[in-house]
Amino acid sequence: MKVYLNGKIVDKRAATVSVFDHGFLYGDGVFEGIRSYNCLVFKLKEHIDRLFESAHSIMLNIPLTKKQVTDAIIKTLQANKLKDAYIRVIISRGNGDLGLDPRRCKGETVVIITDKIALYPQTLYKGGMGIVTVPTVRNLCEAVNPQIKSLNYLNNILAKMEAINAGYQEALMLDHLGYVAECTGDNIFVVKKGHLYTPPQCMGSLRGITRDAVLGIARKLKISAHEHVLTRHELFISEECFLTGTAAEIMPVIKVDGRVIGGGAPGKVTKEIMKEFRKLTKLGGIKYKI
Ligand code: PXG
Repeated sequence: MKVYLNGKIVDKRAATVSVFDHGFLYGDGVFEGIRSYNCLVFKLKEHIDRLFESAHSIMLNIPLTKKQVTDAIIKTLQANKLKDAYIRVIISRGNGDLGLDPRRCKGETVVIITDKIALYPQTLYKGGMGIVTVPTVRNLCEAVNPQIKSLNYLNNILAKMEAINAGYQEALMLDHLGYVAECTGDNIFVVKKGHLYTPPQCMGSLRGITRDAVLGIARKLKISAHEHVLTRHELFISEECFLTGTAAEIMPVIKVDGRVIGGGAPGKVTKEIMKEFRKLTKLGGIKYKI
């Protein structure tokens, strides 16, 4: 496997960064998780825009232009001869010393890893998944805004561990007031009386690119979609529920905190959106050759 590291394509064994990198010492950096489907990088422009927004927000300089990041991603995919891939772009503050001050870092570290994607088992897409609310609340917007896709994922990891301890694979995270925020690596939607609802970003969630794609699909299918405050109760009484994310794509949810949703099987609207999303992965992105 080949990895892009600071402008060079190197062998996996040579792809190492210093223990003084502030990405390692403090989680000081940003990343993106992207997919390619049959030589098409899905929504690449949107992912690169979000990467630059995350970096801008934490005053991190990306030492490449957007075009150069695009080219570097494609070069890495080609070096690994991958048609279908998971792409991880990481920009860290770089090598510094044992102190928080980012001005001591001598230059950002840029890494691009491409690999095969490990999906949830197919049975879950057919039968749906159960999720559970966890005690760890999503980061406050005023503390570390969840819209920043930072290298500091401890908030989500704690929630994931709590879900696993409870015997579930994914956690429902609430904000500090008890409103629904998102899951550890996915946004959440519900269907009620034929309308689609998802929490607004100000409730403390990442502006998911899959989420935006689903809102676009809803417009196309003439399903009315709303960004709306949701409580757990709204989830419990929903007709359908599903998660969206680059890794999970569209995952039907059939149980929330022990309450069965919509008869315990993926619903009609969810299945329609899953079908449209599959079509979109064949169209919406940037093509490359291997
Ligand atoms: N919320 C959070 C906290 C995320 O990390 C999403 C929502 C969905 O956003 P997108 O843009 O992907 O629709 C994410 C995305 C991984 C992995 O390796 C995680 C994500 C994406 C890709 C891979 O766990 N999270």
